[in-house]
Amino acid sequence: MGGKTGDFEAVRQDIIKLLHQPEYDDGSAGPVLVRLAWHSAGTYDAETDTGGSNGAGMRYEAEGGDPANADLWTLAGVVAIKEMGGPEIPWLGGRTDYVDDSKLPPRGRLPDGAKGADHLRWIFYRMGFNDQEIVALSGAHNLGRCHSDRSGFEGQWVNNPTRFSNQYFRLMLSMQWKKKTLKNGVEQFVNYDEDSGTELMMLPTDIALTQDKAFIKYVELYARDKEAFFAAFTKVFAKLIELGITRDADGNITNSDNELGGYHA
Ligand code: DDH
Repeated sequence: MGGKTGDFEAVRQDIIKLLHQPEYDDGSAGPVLVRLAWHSAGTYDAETDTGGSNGAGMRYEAEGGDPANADLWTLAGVVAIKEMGGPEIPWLGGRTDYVDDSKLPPRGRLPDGAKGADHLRWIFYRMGFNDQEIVALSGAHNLGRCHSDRSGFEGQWVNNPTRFSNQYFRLMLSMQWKKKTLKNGVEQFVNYDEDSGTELMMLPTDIALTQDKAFIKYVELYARDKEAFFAAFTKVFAKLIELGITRDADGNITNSDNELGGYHA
């Protein structure tokens, strides 16, 4: 069986049913599923060809901890983005849940929100992304929130964090962001929004996008042109979830660690 989307229609429907969670955060499991897809893929290192979503390495203590499935994590991400009003992102299956544990990525390959533009480039160039792609990917922070018990940061980037849009870029430019030190000593940027009565936040890495000549061009573009952002995000998220994967013309993965190769149910 190849990596074709049609095989997974029933799984898509099951994911959609799971998204609505009235008791959880803003009523949707969507944002955290998008983050799961990103973390499963964002460990990729182009130079050593290690990490990435294939192999579901995040199940292992060395990389993460969640017992789940490599395809499911990335599929849940793209289904959640679409259900929250975002673009339809091309997705192919066929990742295996087998990885040679000597090839698990070391810790510390994901970005640290307390840092700046140099750190963003160091992390994302390693995966093979350029400046434009770094900005487009960061637009995922239209979704969800920070939890002080998880990352130390607290709050949400936009007023409606379960609706995919370019609001994150618009607010980044239109508001006055002030540095705030939280009770736990963590520094982030905040702005009190009078319309909604909520305090919105930005990570230092988000604000870094406005302080760098190359990055800010794309922040401005995506703030004024939602279609341009959706098109760029579609392309870059599709690239993210294919990092480290090579396929033949039928969509079968050809560089699987599993000697059986490709998808096996
Ligand atoms: Fe992110 N992210 N992310 N992020 N992210 C957090 C939450 C979410 C960084 C740090 C954090 C991407 C890039 C970066 C999502 C998607 C994506 C939190 C808060 C931190 C911290 C976690 C918590 O406390 O619960 C940093 C730094 C970067 C960067 O350097 C660019 C990317 C590329 C994506 C993506 O999906 C393409 C999403 C969604 C969330 C909200 C999760 C939730 O529970 O809600």
